[in-house]
Amino acid sequence: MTDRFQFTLHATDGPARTGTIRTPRGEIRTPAFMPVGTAATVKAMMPESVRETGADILLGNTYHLMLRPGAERVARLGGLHKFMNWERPILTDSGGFQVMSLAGLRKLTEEGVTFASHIDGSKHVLTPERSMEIQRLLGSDIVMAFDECPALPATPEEVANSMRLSMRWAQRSRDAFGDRPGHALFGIMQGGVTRELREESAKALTGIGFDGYAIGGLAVGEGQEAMFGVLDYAPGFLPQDKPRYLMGVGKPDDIVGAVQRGVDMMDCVLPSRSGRTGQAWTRRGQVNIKNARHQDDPRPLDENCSCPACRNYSRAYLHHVFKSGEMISGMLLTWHNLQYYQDLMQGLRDAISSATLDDFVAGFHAARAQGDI
Ligand code: PRF
Ligand code: ZN
Repeated sequence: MTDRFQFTLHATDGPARTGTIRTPRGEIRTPAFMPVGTAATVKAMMPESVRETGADILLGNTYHLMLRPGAERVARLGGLHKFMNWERPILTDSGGFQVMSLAGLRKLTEEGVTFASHIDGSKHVLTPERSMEIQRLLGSDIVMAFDECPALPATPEEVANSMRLSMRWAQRSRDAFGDRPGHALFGIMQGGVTRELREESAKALTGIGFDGYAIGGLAVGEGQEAMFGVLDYAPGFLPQDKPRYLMGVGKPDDIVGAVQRGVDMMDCVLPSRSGRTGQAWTRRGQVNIKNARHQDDPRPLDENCSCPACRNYSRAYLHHVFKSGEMISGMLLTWHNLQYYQDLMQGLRDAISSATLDDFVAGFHAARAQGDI
C-alpha cells in the first residue's frame, strides 16, 4: 500500500507494456480491463464475484450516479466504495460522453452542457468544475477530465473545434481538481482519426500535466482498422511513464490489438451486457447460447475456463435457463464473460513479461479461427 498514486513499468515487448498502478486502495495490474459498474453495480454480479474473476478496478459513471441516486447522497452514505461494497480502486468517467450518447435535449456551450435526464426528463448542468466535484463526492480514485466526444459523422472542422473545447475543459478540470494525494486525474485525448489533431491534443494535455492519459473518441463507429490506425501513432504522443487508457474498448480482438500498440487500461460494457443477452466470449470466439445446437450438449461453455458457469453447468443448462428467462442466465454468462476477459488480460501481461507477445497473439487468433466446435 502507498498513500500516493504511482505507475511502475515492469516490462515491454515492442510498444506493449506491463506494469503496476499503485493506489491507496490497492494495485492495478496493467494491461488492465475494467468491468463497467455504471449504476454502482456490475449488473448481475456481486462485487466479491467480480473480484474473483481477477478485476483490480471498476469503472463508475458520473452521469448515471449524479441523476440517481445523486452524488451528494452517495457522499453522505460514505462514498461509492462503501455504498456498492467494492473497496478496491474505482475509475469514474466524467459524464460528457454519456450526456452525448444518452441524455435527451442537450445544449453545449463553452461553459459546459445542459441536458435532460434520460430517466425523468429533469434538467441538469455539467461543467468541468461540477464533474470534478461529483467525482470527488463519489470518492473516485481515478478521476477523468471533462471532455466532449463529437457524434459521427462530423466534419474535420467540427472534430478540431470539439477537440480544442475539450482541451480548454481539460485545463479547467485540472484547476478544479486541485491537489488530492492518493487520487489521480487523467486527461482525455480527442481529435478523431486525424493525426495532426491527435498530436495537438496530446501536446495540450501533456502541457497541462496529468497522472495518466486517456485516448477518447475512438470505438465510436470508425471501425477497427481506422482505430488501429490511430493507435499506431497516438500512444507515442503520450509520456512513457504514465498510464494510457483507451476508453470504451472493446471486443477481445480490439483489446489484443490495443495492447500490442501500447495501451495499458481499457473498459467496456460488452462482457457484462452481452452476458445478459445470451452472448458468450470464449477462447474459440463468440458463442450464442440461444442457439438450439446447445440444447442437448453436456459439455461446458469453455473447457479451459475456471468460472462457475463452466465448472458447474453444461451448455444444455445455460441454453435452458436463457430460454426460460431465468435470472441465473445473466449471472452465469456475465461471470463467464468477465472471467474470460480477465484471463485474456493475464495472458497478455504474462506474454509481455516473457517477451512472447507475438506468439500469444498468434495463438489467440488461431484458437478463434478454429471456431466453436
Ligand atoms: N470520452 C469519455 N468517455 C468515453 C469516451 C470518450 O471519448 C469514449 C469513446 N470510446 C468512451 N467513453 N469521457
Ligand atoms: Zn467460464
